Amino acid sequence: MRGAFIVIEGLDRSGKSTQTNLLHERIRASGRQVELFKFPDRTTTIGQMIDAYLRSQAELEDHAIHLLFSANRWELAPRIEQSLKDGKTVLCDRYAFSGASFTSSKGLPLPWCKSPDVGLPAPDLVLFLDITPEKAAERGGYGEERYEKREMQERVREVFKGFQDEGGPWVEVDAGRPLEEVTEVMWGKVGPLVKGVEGELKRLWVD
Ligand code: Z5A
Ligand code: MG
Repeated sequence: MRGAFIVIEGLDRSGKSTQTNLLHERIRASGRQVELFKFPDRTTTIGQMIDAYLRSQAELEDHAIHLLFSANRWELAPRIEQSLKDGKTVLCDRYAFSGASFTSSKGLPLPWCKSPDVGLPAPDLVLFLDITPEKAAERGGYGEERYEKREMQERVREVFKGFQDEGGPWVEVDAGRPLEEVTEVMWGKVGPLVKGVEGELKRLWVD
């Protein structure tokens, strides 16, 4: 048995970080081991470049910033794999699906956007927190960061929805509902996996 790799994806304000933190606490409280990752991880050298870009303190060419987001995942992939081997559940707040969705929404071809992430650890479960841009805006309006604009979020939502058709372990969750209801739906999917899963870890977007 190895740990399960669980990715939480979704639009801005859909509640990813709130729900991921709640899941983390709940798994810990049950006495199981769990590790939390978040992308972008702004603490690394690469992550600091991404942070400056998102806060519009640095300009980067579209392909270049995309590759940095991917490099940020690759630099942490060995830690993810080790945790899974050690039998820990890994929760991940955003992953490569965000990478491909956001950059392709700027107009770059989707196959190109996916290519640098090919071969990363593949999740055993993706919980996609779906929310309409209207509902998301009610949660405090869009912020100051790059991409936090209505048209961009609408395009990103469409690309995200396309991943559902790839036949992976993709579960859509209506994140427009009250917090506790969303938590319970998510726990219904996550709870059975925290004991660990059988089988080798798969690789992302490898046939
Ligand atoms: N990006 C990229 O381009 N390429 C990549 O490869 C990756 C990311 C990985 C920063 O991401 C940007 O990077 C992001 C994608 C791009 N751009 N955008 N948009 P980030 O993850 O660092 O930041 P963030 O995710 O923008 O969004 P967020 O604001 O952190 O959203 P969230 O985590 O989904 O939401 P939250 O913080 O949990 O909740 C937001 C608020 O809603 C908060 O006040 C909660 O209390 C409230 N909330 C949560 N759930 C509910 C419910 N159910 N009802 C009512 N209120 C709620
Ligand atoms: Mg967040």
